[in-house]
Amino acid sequence: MQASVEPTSFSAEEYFATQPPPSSLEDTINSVREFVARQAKEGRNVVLVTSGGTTVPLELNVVRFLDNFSAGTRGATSAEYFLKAGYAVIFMHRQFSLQPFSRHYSHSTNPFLDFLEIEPSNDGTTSAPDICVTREMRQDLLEVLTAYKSVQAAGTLHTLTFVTVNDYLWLLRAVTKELSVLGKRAMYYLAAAVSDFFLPRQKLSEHKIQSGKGSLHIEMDQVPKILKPMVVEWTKGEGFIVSFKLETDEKLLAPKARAALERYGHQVVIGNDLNHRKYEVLFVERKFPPPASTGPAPEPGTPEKESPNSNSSQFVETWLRIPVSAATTPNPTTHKVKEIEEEIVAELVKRHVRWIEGGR
Ligand code: PAZ
Repeated sequence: MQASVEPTSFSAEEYFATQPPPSSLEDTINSVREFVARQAKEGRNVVLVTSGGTTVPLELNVVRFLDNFSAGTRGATSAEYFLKAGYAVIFMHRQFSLQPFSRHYSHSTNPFLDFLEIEPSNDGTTSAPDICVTREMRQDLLEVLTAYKSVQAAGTLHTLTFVTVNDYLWLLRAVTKELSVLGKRAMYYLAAAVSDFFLPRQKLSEHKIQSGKGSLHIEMDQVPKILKPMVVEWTKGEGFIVSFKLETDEKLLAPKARAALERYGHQVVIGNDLNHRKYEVLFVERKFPPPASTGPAPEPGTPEKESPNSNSSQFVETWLRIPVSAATTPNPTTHKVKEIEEEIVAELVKRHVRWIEGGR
């Protein structure tokens, strides 16, 4: 590490001017452009779903990296419900995190090999045995497979991957700009867990950091807050933008969500507490029409604490809850647990329709 370089607070503009884009960006943009054009022609609304955690490499030849918590459950599950609601989905996810449809058979929680059995051929020949799905799993798999095949046939799911926070930021900007041609018909659902800190390329050690010198001190720079440029510049104020706020202290959810809305001017913040996120989330939105601003916008890099201007009467806060038992114990008839993402997506679709029709 180069200890002499001071920590910096990057604006989004400075970030993109100094940090290198991923090498595949050009091809990715072309594929997204084609996908968006086709969906526009076929009259579908499109949602960008971001999902999974970002890494922050500590070395250029990466041996070690810092990671962000997220299995990608929220994003992958929500993507399925958006598809079911008729949206086309750009699913931008951390490599190897959960994906729509295949998430039902994750290797760790529901290994698919356990649902298969070998049936020796009984026609007296030596032909290869058949592989079948066990009787108990057939209905479940049939439903998932049918939905998956129909999405494939309709061409309504486009998948992109990121690993590092740098990949994520470059991709997010590029995809958002492409999608912004749809104006209000585009939704941005930012469920990925994105690192707040990173090591700029200029401060990265080229080789593996050696351990001979005792303890390791790393000073990271703040990742630029990209929601403001996303609202104002990349989508020109037209996109319907939903961000997530993860906290471990539930009391912080509402004030932090209000501060984010006030600061960035997007449409919805969904607050979720780490331990309760599968059965309750807090929707925070501004009241309509929004009250006039009572003070100057904070400087870039100011921490997202509750703003002195933020007054809870300017916001609508709605808890969305499903029973814990329904979220954790499969229904005896359907063999499925209730997924809160079904409710989240249904609520957002209603709001998006209002947004398209010219309401808030
Ligand atoms: O992927 P997952 O289901 O394990 O977790 C989802 C989540 C908690 C990362 C997501 O709902 C979220 O809050 N994303 C934003 C995190 C943040 O940067 O505050």
